[in-house]
Amino acid sequence: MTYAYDDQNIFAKILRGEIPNKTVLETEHSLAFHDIQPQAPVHVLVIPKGPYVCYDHFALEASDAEIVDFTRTVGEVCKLAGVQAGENGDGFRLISNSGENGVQEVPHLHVHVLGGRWLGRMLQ
Ligand code: DGP
Repeated sequence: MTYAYDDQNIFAKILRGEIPNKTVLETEHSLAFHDIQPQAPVHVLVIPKGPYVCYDHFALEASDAEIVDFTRTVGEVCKLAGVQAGENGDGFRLISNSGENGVQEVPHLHVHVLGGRWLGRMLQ
């Protein structure tokens, strides 16, 4: 399986600085910024800086350093946003829409971090 990455997608333009964003956190391999159409009081998108289309592309082809960086960045965003699960936060939901059935709009891997309100039950 080969993954075709379109470098004209919106998040590629954000990474190149061609479109502004409200950055929450930036690391060597990842960028976290506020979603333009927030669905909850906390709605942050975390993306890898590398050209990965979707979750499986990233998980299978990214370097260990990129994967560790991305995973930690998601965790840091949860903490920074005050939604970390456990004693000091009320919890959150991670969503990564991938491909057509997953209804992915922007073809650059992103994880939605949603929190700050009761999010309801998704899976029955
Ligand atoms: P998805 O359906 O999972 O591919 O979600 C794409 C998300 O990207 C959607 O919640 C809206 C957000 N989005 C689209 N364009 C922009 C943009 O230019 N800036 C920001 N910050 N978010 C965007």
